[in-house]
Amino acid sequence: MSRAIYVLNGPNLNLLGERQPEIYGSQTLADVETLCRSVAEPLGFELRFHQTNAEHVMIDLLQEARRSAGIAINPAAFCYNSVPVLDAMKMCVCPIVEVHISNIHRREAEWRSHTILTVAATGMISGLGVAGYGLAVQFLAGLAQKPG
Ligand code: CA2
Repeated sequence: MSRAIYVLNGPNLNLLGERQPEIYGSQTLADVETLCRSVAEPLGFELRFHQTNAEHVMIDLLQEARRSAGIAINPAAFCYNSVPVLDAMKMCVCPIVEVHISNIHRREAEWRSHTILTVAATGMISGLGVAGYGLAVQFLAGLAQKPG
């Protein structure tokens, strides 16, 4: 069993903290990485944290992570239309948590609730702010530590 947990972030999340703080908060993606490390490393897991604006890079990262201890992915807008990302998630043999900072079910635009990726995830966290990332990493570490 790999001791690596991947945290993958999709398009535009490199700008987290720079706009729409009323929806996404004011913490940056560097803050999110620090949070995830603070959860994973004391539990004995290596944290591999990435952000990409490119669909093909996200697919490469999912393929790299497919046999890891687990993946937390905020796919951002890839969740609305990316069948290639969906297929890459389905090829993963590890648990996957889909994370959204905002509650996608109570956004101004109804279409934001229609993620196509959750079907390939173990579960989904949405609306808990950046704390959702830490909870996802904690959950994945706990699963990986279970015997059998
Ligand atoms: O709530 C989330 O985490 C989202 O996945 C964020 C996505 C959005 O398309 C989803 O509907 C929900 C990406 C939002 C754009 O990225 C931002 C960049 C900087 C500041 C705020 C958002």
